[in-house]
Amino acid sequence: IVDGWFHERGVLWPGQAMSLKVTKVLDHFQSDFQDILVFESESHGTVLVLDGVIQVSERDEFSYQEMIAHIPLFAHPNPKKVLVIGGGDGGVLREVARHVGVEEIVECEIDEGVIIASKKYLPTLAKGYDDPRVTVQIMDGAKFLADNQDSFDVIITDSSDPVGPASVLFETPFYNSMYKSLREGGIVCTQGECMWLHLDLIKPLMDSIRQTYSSVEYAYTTLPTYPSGQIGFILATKGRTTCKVPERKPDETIQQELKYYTPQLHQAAFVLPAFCQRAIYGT
Ligand code: AAT
Repeated sequence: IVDGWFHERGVLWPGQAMSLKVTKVLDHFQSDFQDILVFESESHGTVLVLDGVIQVSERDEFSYQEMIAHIPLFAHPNPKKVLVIGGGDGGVLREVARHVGVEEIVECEIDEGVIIASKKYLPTLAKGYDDPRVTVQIMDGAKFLADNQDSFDVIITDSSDPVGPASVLFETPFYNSMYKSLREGGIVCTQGECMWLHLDLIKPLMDSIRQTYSSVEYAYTTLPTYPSGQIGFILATKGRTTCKVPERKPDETIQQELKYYTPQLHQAAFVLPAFCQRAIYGT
């Protein structure tokens, strides 16, 4: 924080930075895994930062949490058992909990410090923990999956960037473990980084998992507080041809509560700009 402004600098977006005006630092401490900063911003509400990287702002978090959760969940006809890896803020849990047919939600977050900070400063996200179907494991997501060959319908990896504790979550062995832990017809949806910055990371990762998964696709959303204002998701399945078409739709009450996801946007999220389409699919 310099002169009352937070600048988000990072090795994954060299030469650029997102800046937010800070009105108050709410908390700043070191957990066992990372540096945790929570501040109140002038324009984007409360902001959670891990190792200098913005994880959520109250103003735009719904874009990311709704899309990473509802694309795989609505692409699945009947998801009952859901695993969330990362997502310590609870925002993804809040979205998964909207699906009444889901019976069990397991979350595996490496850093309890993120959960504690979110419960204290981001209650509209952390309310996801209040759902009785949720159980929490505090451990590395890669280790959890290597030890527990369970059977999930949907696995959502809401992970930070591949620098620090999340780097294992961007490697092929982790995708192989997720595949083994999926039921037939199951879907994986992972934080898939930015098309403006990271095609050289996205493309090889998608290519490497195509040998294992039945389908591998990239969808995206937009939000001001992630680098370059865009972030994608890698959607991969066991025994499906695509996640592009929703199998179910939110009922009217739920649609009224959502601020970003619609069935139309679900399909639109897979339509890529020409440079990105060419880089990822070669056509
Ligand atoms: N809901 C949007 C916020 C995130 S949070 C990502 C979470 O992943 C953090 O709470 C972090 O502690 C957790 N995490 C990191 N590594 C692991 C791991 N190996 N196992 C389990 N959890 C992990 C996403 C922000 C995206 C930022 C884009 N620039």
